[in-house]
Amino acid sequence: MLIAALIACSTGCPGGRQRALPDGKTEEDALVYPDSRGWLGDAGADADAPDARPAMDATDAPRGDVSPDASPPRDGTASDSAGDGSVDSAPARDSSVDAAPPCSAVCGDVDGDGKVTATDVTLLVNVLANNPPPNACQQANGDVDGDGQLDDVDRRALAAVVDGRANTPSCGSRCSNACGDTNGDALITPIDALRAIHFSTLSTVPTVCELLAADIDGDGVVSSADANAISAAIGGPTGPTCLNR
Ligand SMILES: [Ca+2]
Ligand SMILES: [Ca+2]
Ligand SMILES: [Ca+2]
Ligand SMILES: [Ca+2]
Repeated sequence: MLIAALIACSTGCPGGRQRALPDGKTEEDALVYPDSRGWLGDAGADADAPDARPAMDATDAPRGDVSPDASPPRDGTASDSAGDGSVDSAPARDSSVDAAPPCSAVCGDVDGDGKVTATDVTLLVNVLANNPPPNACQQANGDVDGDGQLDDVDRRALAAVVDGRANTPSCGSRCSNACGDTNGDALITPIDALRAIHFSTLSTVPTVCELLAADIDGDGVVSSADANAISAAIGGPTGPTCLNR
């Protein structure tokens, strides 16, 4: 009888309708259990008409769905969103997380510890030798004369600051004092020579720019020899020439 029913239903079930079968059900199951109340159950008066299939929720994954997940895994494991077997590239890093810390606000603080000490001079000497090459903060805070270059003039000026022979500089503004013009009035007068003497005795502590203008022989120290060189240039067609600058 079962075989006969299978043969009969292979060409059309009663009522002329070909029934669809739910998962796990064979056509034989449907014949053996005709009153099953699965989605084929007939809740209405028409015993032949199957009830409408329950609407699929938008969140339901269709059976046999092998599509890749839309979102990457949360556990840090590799994902393959394209489903092509290749692992997705790493997501872009949040640059704000990796942002470098700000530079020290202290001009001359080459090592970034917030102070200007002999260690900064030592580090500046090293970075001038490219060992290691200066980073952006070292470049900015080491350029104490503000000329945009990191060189031995900065090293001499920074050493003077550490030794108390010059005041703490303000990076970012270029020194405007011409050589010998220790008071910055664009003239070479006896006042400039006198100030150089004061610098040499530390009765007046110069700025970095004033020190560099007074250090005619370029040895990093303002001495009476520098004051004399300034005096010699007073009234001349040109000012003195600062060495090593
Ligand atoms: Ca420092
Ligand atoms: Ca410089
Ligand atoms: Ca002057
Ligand atoms: Ca000098």
